[in-house]
Amino acid sequence: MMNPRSSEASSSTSQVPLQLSICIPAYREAASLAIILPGIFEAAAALTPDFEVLIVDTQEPMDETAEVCAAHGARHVRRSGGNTFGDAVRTIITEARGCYMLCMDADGSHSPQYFASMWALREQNDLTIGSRYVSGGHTENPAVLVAMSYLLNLTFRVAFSIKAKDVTNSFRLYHREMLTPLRLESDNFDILEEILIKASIRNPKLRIGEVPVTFSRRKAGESKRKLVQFVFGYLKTLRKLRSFAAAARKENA
Ligand SMILES: Nc1nc2c(ncn2[C@@H]2O[C@H](COP(=O)(O)OP(=O)(O)OP(=O)(O)O)[C@@H](O)[C@H]2O)c(=O)[nH]1
Ligand SMILES: [Mg+2]
Repeated sequence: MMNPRSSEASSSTSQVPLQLSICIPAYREAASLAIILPGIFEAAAALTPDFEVLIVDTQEPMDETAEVCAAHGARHVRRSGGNTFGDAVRTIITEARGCYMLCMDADGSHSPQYFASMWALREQNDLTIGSRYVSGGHTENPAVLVAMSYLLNLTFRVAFSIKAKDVTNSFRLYHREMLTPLRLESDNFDILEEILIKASIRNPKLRIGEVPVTFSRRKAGESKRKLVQFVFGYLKTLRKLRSFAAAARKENA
């Protein structure tokens, strides 16, 4: 039996493939999506006519996200397996029809103005990150959050030898084939690091590129970030990812 958490378990290969999926996990983000979707459609259409905008919403309706998606022509899917950010990412991997998957936040922190520079690198990289920490990158978050994020990035980068400066930003353009073989287990935002760790172990020659982006403050809606929980969960996450990495290396040997 396949691991229920493997994205291979219910691959959507039977669906007609597209060139590009814009993939957005959303948790009570109707107000923000109503603002950002027009710009996302416009920027995606400038890359290719062959695209979809996929919104992966909560398991049960928590706001008007489904209605906002219908009004703007976005594809609306509910997450399966659970209601966490990790479940949303796993659902995206099984549902997206694009050969390329451009993933971004639902709150306006990631601007579609960067689609073009990420898209331009699609053939030379397996994965291109919209990066706050390469030259020209920037973040509008308060200084304390910037410092924490920088430290977190440094730790993950060194602990797992990941060849990227910004390993925690979810603004990424993936080749679909890079993601589908991965068995992803994390429930929280650490699934973003898990992807990089497992993909790098699976393919030591993984080509990761970064383009500078400015990370903006959210455009609407309320923050769901739990800072204290995040800080205390940090060491636990590090330990967990280390054990995932060890298991992945064994599997790959
Ligand atoms: N917290 C949380 N966010 C989710 C979930 N599923 C999708 N998301 C989206 O993940 C994106 C990134 O979340 P963050 O930016 O870290 O958290 P946030 O609540 O937006 O916090 P601020 O940006 O500080 O307002 C947001 O666009 C959320 O809507 C979930 O289950 N929990
Ligand atoms: Mg945010």
